[in-house]
Amino acid sequence: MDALRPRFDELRVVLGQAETVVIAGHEKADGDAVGAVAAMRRHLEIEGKRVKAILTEPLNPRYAFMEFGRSYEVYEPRRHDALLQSCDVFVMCDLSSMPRLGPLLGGLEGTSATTVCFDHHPCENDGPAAINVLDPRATATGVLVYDYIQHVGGTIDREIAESVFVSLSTDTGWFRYPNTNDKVMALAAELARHRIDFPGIYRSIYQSNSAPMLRLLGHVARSMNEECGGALVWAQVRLELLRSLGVERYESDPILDVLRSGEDVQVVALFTELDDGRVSVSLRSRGKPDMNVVARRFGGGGHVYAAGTTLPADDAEELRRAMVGVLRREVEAL
Ligand SMILES: [Mn+2]
Repeated sequence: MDALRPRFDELRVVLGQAETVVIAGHEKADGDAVGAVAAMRRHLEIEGKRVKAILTEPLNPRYAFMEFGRSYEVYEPRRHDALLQSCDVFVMCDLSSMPRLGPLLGGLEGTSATTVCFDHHPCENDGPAAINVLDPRATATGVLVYDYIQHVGGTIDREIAESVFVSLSTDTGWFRYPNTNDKVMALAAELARHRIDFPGIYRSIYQSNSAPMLRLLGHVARSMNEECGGALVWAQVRLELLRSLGVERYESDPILDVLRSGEDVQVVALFTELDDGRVSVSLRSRGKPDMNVVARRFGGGGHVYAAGTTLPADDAEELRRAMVGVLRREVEAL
């Protein structure tokens, strides 16, 4: 974190002079993106800034318990583009590749805003923004936001603590992934002083599957492919299946959680057919091989433990086979 101090100081000056700030996360904001955006929004609100948090789609109902649910807006070009052009600072959280802003990217083009990026994904260059707060060793982007607020002596209220906790707990898989360590637990304890409702949050995020989603879990578990002595598990979710089961809000995380619970599993790959024929790929490992490296070969990215990509409709089946082949070789080489 010491290496980030110059960035934090730079950012403090820029935000100090700013009147209007817009904050956004990546498309399909996950817990970390939501937590980071929420914490930064609340911090700047306390600091007296005119601040707007924008997501590219409605907040996942799993996070509806957050106060943030009442303060963010869903991006609409006609409603927000003038603001994106005229705001003093634009802060993006949990992404360091501009295309992950999705539709927001168009509204930002040519903006006069100073751009700021908070992220912990591996980034090949110095970052996409004017001020880049990047640390691939950070547990979550929300933790980087928390470190910034602490650095500038900002108030940590309940909303900020809960938001940072959402980032911390979801990016560690509720303190089960290998990135869980003494620092993570110490921070959780620090945040806990702000009356965090752990069981309530756990229930909302992890125990709110719909009945069709539970039936889908059964289907996927039954049709999963095991290779390399069970070390590689992969499965496909067809659009047809989602429709026949009546799954309205599909999420890959609950499925990935089940598949990777197998005792011999090292790598899980889930291929989900999208409405337009493209295939969304989610990859998980226990630390080896590096899922980010595999995802990058297929136009995606992520972390060592979790990464993903989207395969184009035309070559989806061929690329799916190629990807399983790469994973097979990587797992065999372990
Ligand atoms: Mn993250």
